[in-house]
Amino acid sequence: MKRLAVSAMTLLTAASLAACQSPQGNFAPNGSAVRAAGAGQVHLNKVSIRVQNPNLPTVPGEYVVRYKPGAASQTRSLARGQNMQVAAIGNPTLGMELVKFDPNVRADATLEALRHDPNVLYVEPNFVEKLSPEAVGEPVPATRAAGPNDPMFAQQYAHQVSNSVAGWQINQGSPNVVIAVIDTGVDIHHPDLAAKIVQGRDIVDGDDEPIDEHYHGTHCAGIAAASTNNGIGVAGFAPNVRVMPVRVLDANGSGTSADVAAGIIWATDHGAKVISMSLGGPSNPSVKQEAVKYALSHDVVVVAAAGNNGDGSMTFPGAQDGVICVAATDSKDKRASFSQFGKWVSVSAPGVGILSTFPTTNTTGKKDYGSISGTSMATPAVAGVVALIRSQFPTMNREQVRAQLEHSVDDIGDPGYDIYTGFGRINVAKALTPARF
Ligand SMILES: [Ca+2]
Ligand SMILES: [Ca+2]
Repeated sequence: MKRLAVSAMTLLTAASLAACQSPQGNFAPNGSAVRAAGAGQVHLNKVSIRVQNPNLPTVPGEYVVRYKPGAASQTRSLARGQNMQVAAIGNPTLGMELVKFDPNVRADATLEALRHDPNVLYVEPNFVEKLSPEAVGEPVPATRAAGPNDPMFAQQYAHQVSNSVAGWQINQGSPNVVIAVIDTGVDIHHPDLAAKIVQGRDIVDGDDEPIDEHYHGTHCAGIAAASTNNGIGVAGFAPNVRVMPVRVLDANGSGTSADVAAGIIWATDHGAKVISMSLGGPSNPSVKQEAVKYALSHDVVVVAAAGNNGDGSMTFPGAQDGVICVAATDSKDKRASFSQFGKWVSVSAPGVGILSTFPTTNTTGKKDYGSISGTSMATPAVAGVVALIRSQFPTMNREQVRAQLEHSVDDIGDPGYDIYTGFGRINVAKALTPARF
């Protein structure tokens, strides 16, 4: 779906939305329960719209509507006024729809009708989703190069720290295990990735070519599963698993909650066993939560970044229940200063100065290969290890996989579980050995 052009009228709608925000931000008319701390209500004229955090940016003129299970399609089509476009978010059977209003027509009456439709569970704004701001890199020492023949392997300290080579003696991954990289797309022609790609989806443009117009998704894909021991470039954590590129963020690294949700659902419906999401933010709208629950209920392991603000704030979906939330460490096993922390952190992985693939077509300097830092880089490392666990122990369900991961890490930082590095830093060899717990 191409984004609608922002007109003066939609800007007006956004302005009136902002002007009508509740100063208290935490009350529940119509008997509906407030779901979480910080949840609030935005009032657009008389229409109440559920909002997790009323101060976060939303897409003007766009709303997510969720229908009750079994709501008749006829009912839905009746609700579709002539002044809006409607598209299912992900799998239509979930009853989640994105509505976009014609900027020349006032939306208040339609929104109010939807809000009061007995078949509607909720109406919420479509939030803006972004990559975490890129963290400042730190110099990384070159390391020993005992391992695969990829010429840049010596610079990939993450594999030395994480005991990858010993792990690859046990299992290099199954091509039947697919990691969905839900991000800015992937350069599917990159010589260190092309052999690893399965059919993906471009949610942003609504087509089957999730081309990376940024660089972030290509970098994450290479960390998880670049072609390894192929004599070129870098090694990935899971040498033989495959990558499903799902594009939900545009050339600026920006997208919407509805598109992130659609990407999660699409990946689940198309065979991903692991989802890697190096994205997120403080907004936690229902549409994103429901999509993650859908993936979890289909036995998909969901891995997401803790975020790069360096504080104790929550990033979603990373902090959502059931998601493996990843913190970042450096070459000396210290927590990266930018890595967000909290009791929702599961494990940690190297995320400072991480060398991986960049799009071959990039003209901004981030081309072919290079190093960047962030919990974004730690996340696909963990996703790669999870994919190896799923290859080695194919009968484990997602909760058993998570337990195997969390009990096979090396404890770092304060002894035992700590909110900065979780249970510890990944260890590939231990992850592929039955853990005692
Ligand atoms: Ca390679
Ligand atoms: Ca610890």
